[in-house]
Amino acid sequence: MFLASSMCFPFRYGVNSVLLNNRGQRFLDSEFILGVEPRRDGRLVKPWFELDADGEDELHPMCRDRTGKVMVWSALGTRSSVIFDLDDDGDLDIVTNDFNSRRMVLISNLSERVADLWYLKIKLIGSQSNRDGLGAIVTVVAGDEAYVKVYDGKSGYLSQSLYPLYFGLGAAAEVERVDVLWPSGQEQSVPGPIEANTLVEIREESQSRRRARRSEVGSGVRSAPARRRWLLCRR
Ligand SMILES: [Ca+2]
Ligand SMILES: [Ca+2]
Repeated sequence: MFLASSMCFPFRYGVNSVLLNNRGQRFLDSEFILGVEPRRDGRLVKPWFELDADGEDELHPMCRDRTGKVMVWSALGTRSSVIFDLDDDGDLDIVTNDFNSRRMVLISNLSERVADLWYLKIKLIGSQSNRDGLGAIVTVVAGDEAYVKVYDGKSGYLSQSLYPLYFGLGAAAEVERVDVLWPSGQEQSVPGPIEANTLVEIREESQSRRRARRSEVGSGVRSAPARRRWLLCRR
């Protein structure tokens, strides 16, 4: 979790926070360990705007007892952020939107440091629901854990992250099952095993296909290849 903590001018610099979920027990402050803070070259402020103490700005409070041009400085500050795998190497990177300044692109080196980095990316394609399946609730079952995410398409305040959904899998190298509760209300289950470190596209089952599958189940016909048709693509 990345917390953009700046309110900027006239307040002083606020430290951005990175909180790592420690197995669901507590969040760990990690911004300095991961190199998000301090900022590159220790920059905390930047020139913001200039006042003319000898001209139209002479009555401005910041021009009191001053002459000539007065530069007003601002603390650097991050207002919003997105978290996604920017370079498609399996770990999550961060891109910020900063007040009146350049964005920060924070590239994670986790995939280079961890040999067994397991994750699953899931892209939804709605049919009865909206095209991107926004609003779906996705559950990934892997190892002894069930990871649940709401597919809302965004990652935080004033920000819109990138699809697909990203699930970290811990020590599990494969996924047992993916369950999707679509915005249409339809429940769909994709059986595994699904190999980790892949992108899986799941298309919402059509009503006709759903009826046919129920018929197959009712008649005792349910072949593995038919069930795997829901799983359209792995990359
Ligand atoms: Ca990455
Ligand atoms: Ca990386």
